[in-house]
Amino acid sequence: MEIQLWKKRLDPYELAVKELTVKFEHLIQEHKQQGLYSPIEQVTGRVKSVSSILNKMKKKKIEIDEMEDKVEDIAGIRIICQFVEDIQKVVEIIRARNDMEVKEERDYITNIKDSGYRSYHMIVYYPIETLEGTRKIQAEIQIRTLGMNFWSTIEHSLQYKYEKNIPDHIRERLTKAADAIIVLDHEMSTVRSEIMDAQNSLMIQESLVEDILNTIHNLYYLANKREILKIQDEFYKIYELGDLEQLKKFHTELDIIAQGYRAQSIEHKGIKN
Ligand code: 0O2
Repeated sequence: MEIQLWKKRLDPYELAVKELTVKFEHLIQEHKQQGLYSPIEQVTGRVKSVSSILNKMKKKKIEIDEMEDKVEDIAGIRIICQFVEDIQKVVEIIRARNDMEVKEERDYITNIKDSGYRSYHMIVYYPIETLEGTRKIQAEIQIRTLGMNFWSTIEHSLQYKYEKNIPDHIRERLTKAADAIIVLDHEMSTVRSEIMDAQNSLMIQESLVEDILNTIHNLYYLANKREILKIQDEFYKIYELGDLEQLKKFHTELDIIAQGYRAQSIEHKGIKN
């Protein structure tokens, strides 16, 4: 196939990868905005390189006109989770979506590959809009933990380096590392609720601080300078303490003060008019 034709052929996959990445990133945002723990930690996407597509076609004896049907991972999305439990949540979210249709699922977490590879794969049909109309594109979504991703990235590079013939002594090390990652994922799961609580508190703290700073900023136009400085000092003292409850109390009190100033300002404007 001519280079120009390859580009044209892969263009819809570029669009699918971009759209899917944005949609999964938006899911993370939505969780954060609602103060909820996001089962998705990171999302990345890529279109398979031409040489990688050709290698797969050669290995699987796929003809050029069968490529779009049989090479299912031309569009690839990788979803990284913090905990193994999050993977199932993400799978359920994908199954329930109306903008993609699940073609196949491959659970390499229950059925670990001989190499030691663990990940949950979902092949989906995803519709994109082009000048020629709607097209259903296949995309492979790989869902895995940070630990699983670490292992598979290293192993993938070694496969590339040794052209898929990784020497036995390195293979042995990789098997040991894969086992260690199973233990690590398990250990992390046992402290999942503690970690989630800590991350939740951090999120609440960040949002409170942002709110407080916005309110103080708005007060600059309404209150006198001495009062603002007093409020600022008070905020720094409470922030230093690192006590979320005190920060919440200060946030509420500051809101009441700001409301008072706002009411005064409206009254003042009313009298002037
Ligand atoms: P790339 O460079 O990641 O795009 P097969 O070749 O039969 O194993 P198949 O039938 O397409 O692959 O489906 P499968 O097994 O679900 O694998 C698809 C993708 O999963 C692979 O894409 C890898 O990204 C990943 N994968 C599967 N097995 C392994 C493994 O043992 N180690 C690592 N590191 N990744 C794996 P590609 O086409 O191999 O390559």
